[in-house]
Amino acid sequence: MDMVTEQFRQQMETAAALARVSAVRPLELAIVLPTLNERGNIAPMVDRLEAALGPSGWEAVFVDDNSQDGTAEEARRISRTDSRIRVIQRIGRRGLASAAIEGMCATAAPFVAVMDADHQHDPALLMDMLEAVKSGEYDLAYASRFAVGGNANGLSSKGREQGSRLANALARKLTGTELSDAMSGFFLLRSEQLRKQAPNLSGIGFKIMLDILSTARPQLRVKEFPLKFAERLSGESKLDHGVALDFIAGLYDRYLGRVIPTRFALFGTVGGLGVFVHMAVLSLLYLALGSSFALGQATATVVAMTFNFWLNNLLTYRDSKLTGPREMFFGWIKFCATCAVGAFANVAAAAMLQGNGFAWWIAALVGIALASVWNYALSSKFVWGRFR
Ligand SMILES: Nc1nc2c(ncn2[C@@H]2O[C@H](COP(=O)(O)OP(=O)(O)O)[C@@H](O)[C@H]2O)c(=O)[nH]1
Ligand SMILES: [Mg+2]
Repeated sequence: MDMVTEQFRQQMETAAALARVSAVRPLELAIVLPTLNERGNIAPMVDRLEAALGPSGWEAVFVDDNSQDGTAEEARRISRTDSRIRVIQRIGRRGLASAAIEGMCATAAPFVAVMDADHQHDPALLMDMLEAVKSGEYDLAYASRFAVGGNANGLSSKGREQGSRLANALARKLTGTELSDAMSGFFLLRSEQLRKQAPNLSGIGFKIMLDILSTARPQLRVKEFPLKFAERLSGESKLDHGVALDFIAGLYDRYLGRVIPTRFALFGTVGGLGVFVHMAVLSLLYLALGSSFALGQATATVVAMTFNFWLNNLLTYRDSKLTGPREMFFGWIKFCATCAVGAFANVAAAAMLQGNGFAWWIAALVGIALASVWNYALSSKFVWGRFR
């Protein structure tokens, strides 16, 4: 072999070795991170993901609900020089569960994880979680604050910890699986499994992992990993922690949601409570305090509408809740305006039916049904929705 050939052979070998070292692994895992005002947490999170997962084989999908602090822009800034980072920016949409589902459906990676962007979840667990599912021994791996070796120190209150324990007991019934932390938001599964189930997931209220576990047929085999739940790095918590409410809404949605949509049912229930408030205020003013009927009725109407607005904001639309005095004030005005039109339609339709010989109570019920649908449809758009 002459010198030149030998030199060439050596060069080729070096190049091949280099290629092996820096080999770009194919995309295996997507980490979906729902965000709402997490700007300061994005860059440090990318660093931690890289430290945990190495230079390639993964991507991070930030699903941002149009945060006002520029979270999506921060993720895009990083993405310009780092193609592992992706952004989905949703406009006029809110909600952790639906953000997670959309993120999980938006990747080509065969495995997908969901995790909080606020650093309360430790990315160092991801590799072991991935191995557990990849091995075929388990279908879903998740991080538990209450597994042996984990802790919940980052949970801000005793009440939340108790709430979580109660939820676990209920979840056991729902999923048939023993879970030490049913409300965990940090889990990993095959993305094909997720896509198969996606059409049956509710995407409202219900914690997403629990939703996945309770709708999977056959049941998923679950592996727990102890999580040391940390304090959030920067920013503040957005979720209120009506764990019980999440459950009730979730259960309703599972069993009756197809008959009467969950949100409409909540809206209707709130409306029903509003009638009691109305009657209570009216009796107080008219019967007890001797005001005129018109004044009593007018006051009761305003109080009931305000009560309904407040409770709908808290319950029916808790995933897109209005906050702050300004938002609340304009929301309230729009809600009252919507209801006023609804009430007018109610009275007009009922009077027409009654005038045409329908029984008074049928006419009244039709009027009420008409106004409920109107109020719901319009307020969900104008007060809490797309056009707010
Ligand atoms: N896309 C999206 N992300 C959300 C929403 N609500 C919360 N998040 C994100 O979900 C994660 C958990 O929320 P967080 O407020 O920390 O809840 P906590 O840990 O239970 O206090 C964080 O990364 C939030 O930015 C939402 O409505 N939409
Ligand atoms: Mg958090």
